[in-house]
Amino acid sequence: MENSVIKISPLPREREPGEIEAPVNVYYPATASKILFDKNILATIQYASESGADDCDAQALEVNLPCLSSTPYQEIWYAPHSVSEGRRGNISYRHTGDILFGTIQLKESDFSSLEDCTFQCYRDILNLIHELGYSSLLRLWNYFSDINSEAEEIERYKSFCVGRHKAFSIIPDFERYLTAASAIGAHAQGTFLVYFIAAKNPGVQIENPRQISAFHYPDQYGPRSPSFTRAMLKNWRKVSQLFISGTASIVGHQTLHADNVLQQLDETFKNLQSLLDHVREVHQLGIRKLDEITSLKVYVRHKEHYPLIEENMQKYIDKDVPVLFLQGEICRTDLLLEIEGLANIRR
Ligand code: 3EB
Repeated sequence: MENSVIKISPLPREREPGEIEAPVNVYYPATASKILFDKNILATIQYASESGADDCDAQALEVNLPCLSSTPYQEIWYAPHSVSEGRRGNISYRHTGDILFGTIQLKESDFSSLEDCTFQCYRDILNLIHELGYSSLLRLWNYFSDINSEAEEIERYKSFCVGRHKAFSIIPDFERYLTAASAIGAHAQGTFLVYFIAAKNPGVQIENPRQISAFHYPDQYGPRSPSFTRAMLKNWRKVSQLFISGTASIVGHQTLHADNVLQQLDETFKNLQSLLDHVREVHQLGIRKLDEITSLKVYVRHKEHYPLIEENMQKYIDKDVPVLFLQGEICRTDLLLEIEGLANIRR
């Protein structure tokens, strides 16, 4: 075991561990095999790895999206302090006193429908965070198969949105509690995976001036609107974090440049820049350039587009910014890519 443990050295853009006070993610080569689950790890994420995650640990997640880069990466989430762990029903979690990282993996076949699976999942999350006192969601990730397929005459993404909306709308004035998210079609059939970060004290909801709030999309995109905000800003003592939701080539509520991957890339970066400009101007956050984003994840619908996208990334961001390229299905069939990120900004 000893020799398969990865030495945890410099955290992203942080050379002094004492200053870390927020959850941070790092990408490591997946070939480095198993990560020692020490007291500072919230979760590890393997991407479609053949090696298999450590299935003894509920916080060792496997997200079934092929990693497109020649060196496959895994992701590790670190806590600022040592963690305690727990489990309640289907939800496993690690928490520090300030933050909670929760994971849920469900089998859709245990539910009557994807809508019901989503509803119960979100109802359980909302109950759990409320009971444990981490009542402020900061960020949610959703992965399930066949996101664009139709089942009972409705696209599965839309059924997911209905179930999620049903669970959130139990809360009075629920739009005030929506949070940053991604929802991606993964390839493990029938597996419904959600992981999330919640805190004791609230973050700030951020919308994008170039885009209509997703929770106000017109009903042509589904009977219930998608329950997420464009980003979530969390101010810790010394650091601010901007959790950026999956962002695509959507302006207003419409997809632009259907079938043109490079134009979609350009429009997506315009949306990301507009989000940064907005948080800087409205929330006095010291972030100006896309390069200041700590890490990015690019979901690519067709793997053939990966070389082109990768080659063109440098037009927008510095080579030093860690980017994970994953093949996954985006929730609108005309979207070819989606980009999410996290910016850790020292105040
Ligand atoms: C969009 O802007 C693209 O349903 O949780 C991005 C991020 C998208 C999150 C979600 C959907 C979600 O509408 C799709």
